[in-house]
Order: sequence, then C-alpha cells, then structure tokens
Amino acid sequence: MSEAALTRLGILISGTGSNLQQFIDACACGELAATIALVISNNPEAEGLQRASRGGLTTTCINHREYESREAFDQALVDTLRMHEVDIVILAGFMRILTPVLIRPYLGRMLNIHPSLLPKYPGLHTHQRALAAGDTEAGATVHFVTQELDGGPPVLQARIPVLSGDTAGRLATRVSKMEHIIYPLATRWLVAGRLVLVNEGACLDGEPLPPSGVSYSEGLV
Ligand code: NHR
Ligand code: GAR
Repeated sequence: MSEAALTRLGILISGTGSNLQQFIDACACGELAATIALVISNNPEAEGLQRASRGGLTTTCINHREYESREAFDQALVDTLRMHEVDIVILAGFMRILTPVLIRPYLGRMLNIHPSLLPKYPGLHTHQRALAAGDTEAGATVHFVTQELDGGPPVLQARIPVLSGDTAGRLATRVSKMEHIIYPLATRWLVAGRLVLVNEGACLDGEPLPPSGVSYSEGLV
C-alpha cells in the first residue's frame, strides 16, 4: 500500500511513552495500517520524545506553560495537528485536560487509555484509589475522548487481579502490560472504520458496545 493511503496518527504524550512505543512497533510491522504523522509532548522533558526521535518520527513540544489559557494551548495543538494532516489523535499518557477547542474537531477521532476500570476512578491516582478501596480487580480502559474527563464511551477494557502485597507501582506495571495490548487493538478498529462514535455511544461492527466496552480476552482481533 502506498504511504498516501495510510491513516495519519497524531500521538500526544507527557511522559515515558511506553504506549507510544507500541504504536511505533505496530505501525512498523504493519499490524496497524497507519503512519505516525507527529508526536506532540506538552512536557519538554518527556522521555517519549527521545523514543520518537529514535524511531525517526517527527516530534514537537508544545509547552502548556507558554500559553495564557487552556484554550490557547489547545488551539496551538489543533493548528499543529492540522498542519500535519492528522486523521486520528491518540492520547498516550497525556496529562493536560482538554477543552472543546480540541475535543470538537476530533470528536469520534480521538482515543485515550486510562489506567482504571472506567467508570471507576476517572482522573488521577487510579491505582492508589483502587488499593485504598480494597478492590480485587484493576485494569485499563480505552475510550473515546469527549468533553467529560475520562467519561467518553469505553471501547475496550482489560481486567487483572489485584494481588496481595500490591503497591500502586506494582499494579501500574502489570496494568501497563495490558495497556500495550489493548490500545493498538482498539486503534486498529478505529482505523479500519469498524469502530465509530454514534450519538455519544461506541459501536463496533455496527453493534452498540456495552457500558464498559468490549472485555479483552486473548484471541480478540
Ligand atoms: N480531556 C478531556 N476533555 N476529556 C478526557 O477524557 C481527557 C482529557 C485530557 C486528558 C487523559 C486523562 C487520563 O487518562 C485525558 C482525558 C490529565 C488529568 C489531569 O487532572 C486527568 C485525566 C487525564 C489526564 N490533569 C491536570 C490538569 O490540570 C494536570 C496534572 C499533571 O500535570 O500532572 O490538566 O487519566
Ligand atoms: C499509562 O499508564 C496511561 O494509562 C496513564 O499514564 C501512563 C503513561 O505511560 N495515563 C494517564 O494517567 C493519563 N492521565 P506511558 O507514557 O509509558 O505510555
């Protein structure tokens, strides 16, 4: 397939970029029929920026501290995404809450991965909160990004057991392994046109998804 036919991803990061790495690998091996048009970090120190450069990707830093409002920052993101003709926006450990300035133009074309079993624990410090509540399960959820923080329709969710002696750190490590599996998979559905946002609900292959999205199991394609 020619380069021009590939869906163009814009990946937004703030930190390590281990999810970004999965996209780099999935695009390189053809598992994802997409190309990473651009990696944007709001944080100039993000380790993921080096990872992207090593992978030969175009990177840019748009530092939120240099903008006078969230809207102005988001406008700079939109301008940059448009300049690079991005089709789909992937939030991969991106830590800034977004306003309608960015949400609206990419509604239905923007995904996030959140480290909890949504609708449980939107926002920050999910693993500490799951442990403090005595939960026996934790996990990660890929969801469409809407104006409601971590409140957009779930697409794909992976569950793992909480083990005795778990700390937030240990849990995060195991959850992150599941993230690396489910995020490229859900993105593949979106790229293929199998996954769509219809009237504020997620549909896969024409069927509305349950409130927690598809439950991940091995062999899912
Ligand atoms: N924006 C919208 N409108 N909707 C969503 O669903 C979003 C979003 C922006 C980011 C990721 C989310 C997560 O998966 C995400 C989903 C940052 C914060 C936060 O509180 C909360 C949730 C998420 C990302 N950010 C602080 C802020 O003031 C800054 C925190 C920091 O820098 O450490 O923006 O968890
Ligand atoms: C991931 O666990 C992701 O779910 C979480 O941050 C980590 C990023 O890791 N996202 C958020 O907490 C968003 N607020 P990575 O940089 O190695 O992909």
